[in-house]
Amino acid sequence: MNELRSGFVSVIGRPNVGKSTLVNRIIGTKVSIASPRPNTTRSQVRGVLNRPDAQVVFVDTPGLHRPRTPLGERLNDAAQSSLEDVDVIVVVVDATAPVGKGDRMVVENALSRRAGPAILVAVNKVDLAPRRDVLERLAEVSAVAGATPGVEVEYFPVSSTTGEGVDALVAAVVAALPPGPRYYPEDMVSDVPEAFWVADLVREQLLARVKDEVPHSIACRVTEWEWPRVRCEILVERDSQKGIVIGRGGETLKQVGSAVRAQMAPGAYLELFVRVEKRWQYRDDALDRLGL
Ligand SMILES: Nc1nc2c(ncn2[C@@H]2O[C@H](COP(=O)(O)OP(=O)(O)OP(=O)(O)O)[C@@H](O)[C@H]2O)c(=O)[nH]1
Ligand SMILES: [Mg+2]
Repeated sequence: MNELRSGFVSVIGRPNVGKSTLVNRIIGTKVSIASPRPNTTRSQVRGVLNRPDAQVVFVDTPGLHRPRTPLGERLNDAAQSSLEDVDVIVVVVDATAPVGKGDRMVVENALSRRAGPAILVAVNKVDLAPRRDVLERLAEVSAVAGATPGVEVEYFPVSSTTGEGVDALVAAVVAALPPGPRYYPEDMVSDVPEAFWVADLVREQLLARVKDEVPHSIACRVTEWEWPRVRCEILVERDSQKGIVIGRGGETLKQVGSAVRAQMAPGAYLELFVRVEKRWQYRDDALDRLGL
């Protein structure tokens, strides 16, 4: 009989390259919210892949970026700390944009780990890029990652949306894991508490509907959970943003509410409230309260 393999895998990369979409695709169910806006993921999210031969804990992380706010610094810290003690690091880059300074820093960061985790690079969104561009990305990123002596890096063109190439990536992840126990119960797919999950679903729906600086100014928090009544507070930083989130005649909030309810257990009664909390993303007390 083959021994069970298990371990932890950090998924890192610049914002918006598709880390959360990739983790959702691998786990086969939505464990982390995704959106076209950068900095969607705000904390580590563990998604557990259970197979007969392996248990793999994928850690989705906030996109690494140059922080402009205390919130940004905390997002980077959350991503950075995921790299401690992992067996594998999956670095995600975007096939549709040249490998830039931000990507280079992520790759170098992964390579600098002393414990020597296996490093796999996923060139994501290949469904959006001509083959020539994908090859260019592979060349660019291997020029960065391949330059370190003694470290072997593998490369995988993937599409998190269509699933292309993802099986090969997962096979390489499992092959890189040591023999070990299951760390989580076999029926567990995520470590996110339900109230956090609902707050994230609300934010995900809002991010799909607002733009410019508003996405960064939104934070959601469930303040009451008396099933089936769930109350979720939406924080914004300015009065003008409150209007945007509510929408004309309350339309935006109504759409958000029904899209989130559709993803909750049947019978949920979701109440959404919008509150202005000035400059919350710059204030440590507010960030602490939000659990960020
Ligand atoms: N066409 C296509 N779109 C993708 C793919 N992967 C992700 N996306 C889209 O890219 C956007 C960003 O995806 P996310 O998964 O939220 O990206 P992320 O890296 O987790 O972003 P942050 O959490 O902000 O760091 C979303 O609109 C996704 O639908 C892909 O393989 N193909
Ligand atoms: Mg994400």
